[in-house]
Amino acid sequence: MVVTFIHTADWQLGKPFAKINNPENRSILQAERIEALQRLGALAREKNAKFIVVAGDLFDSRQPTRATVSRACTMIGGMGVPVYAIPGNHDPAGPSGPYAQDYFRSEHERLAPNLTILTEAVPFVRDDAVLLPCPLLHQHVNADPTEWLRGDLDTQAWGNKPRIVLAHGSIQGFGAEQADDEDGGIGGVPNQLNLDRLPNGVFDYIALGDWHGFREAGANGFAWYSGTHESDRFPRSDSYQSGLSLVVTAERTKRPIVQEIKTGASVWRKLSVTFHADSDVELLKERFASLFPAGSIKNLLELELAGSLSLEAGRQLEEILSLLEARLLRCKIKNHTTVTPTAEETARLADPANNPLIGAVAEALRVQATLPGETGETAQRALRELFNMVHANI
Ligand SMILES: [Mn+2]
Repeated sequence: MVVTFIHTADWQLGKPFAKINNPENRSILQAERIEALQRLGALAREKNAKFIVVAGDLFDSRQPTRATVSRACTMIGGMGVPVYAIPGNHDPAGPSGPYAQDYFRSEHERLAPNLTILTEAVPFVRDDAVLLPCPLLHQHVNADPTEWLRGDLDTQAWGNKPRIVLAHGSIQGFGAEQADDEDGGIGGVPNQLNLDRLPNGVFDYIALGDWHGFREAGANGFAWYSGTHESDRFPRSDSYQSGLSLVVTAERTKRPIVQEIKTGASVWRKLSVTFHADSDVELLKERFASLFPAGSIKNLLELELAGSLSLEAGRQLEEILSLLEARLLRCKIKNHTTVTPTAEETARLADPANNPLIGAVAEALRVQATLPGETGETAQRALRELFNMVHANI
């Protein structure tokens, strides 16, 4: 028996994106997480998927707002296929979790009858597959949520139906990367899955959630993290991919076929530039232009700058950064650039045609700017300001 389904996880609907200061930009990203569900539903129909599994963290918090609950149920209801979700660390099962809320229960019933929340570690048997959920009952779970799958299972009754495990947590070897949130908060939680201890040959696909990028867990081709359906963080390595959903074809005892398809719209990029010469500021413009697809406005950039620039080039850099600020939903800047006046610039500030006070201040700042720590940094900033001021008057 063969079945094709969609594996997704970590929708984290209602995620606040608190690091984004501009509320307009924040709401664009929040809306995108919901709208991406439409693309997910379309993918399921296009691929003739029999169902969708959400491997945890459908909601971002234990108490999603009513608006988030209503939107989620509306979008799921429109997907046109059954959707099965397990509670994760952000949205655990149990009385304090979102699935116990009266409001969720009534909206679920009214708007998303195709949604099943698998809150218990018991097999869910369909005509075409067996789902083996490993829900999180609490945010922090010390026991391995997949432990029950090592015990006695009535596998005889399942015949040749593909067996699909749903679990949420981290596997060994993730190291410091495992923290699941840029915003801190709930990241770095134990919820360790010991997939190595699962019996061999008993399960045909392991649908994992918690890691927000797409990656295989282990190397035998059976266990995968889908990553989040819509990107929500800057990449931490060159191989990091997110905003994908997986089309999985599973068959009893066969290696599953896994195809990753883009469902996300926001583009999160990282760029590091070290300035060796003033002309490198122009290069930054070029590299920036090639980072994002044409016509896309849902762009975010983590920009790390280092090196040294003259005052004039520093001024140009500031102009570019303020442009990026406006063009991007978020520009997270780590600017370690040192701005030091060239001999010509110092002479210009000390030009007798200027107010003599400017020359005196510039000279004092130039000396202070070479000092380490905050004094030096403040003097550098003051020097730039002074230069910009004089520049504006020329
Ligand atoms: Mn999680």
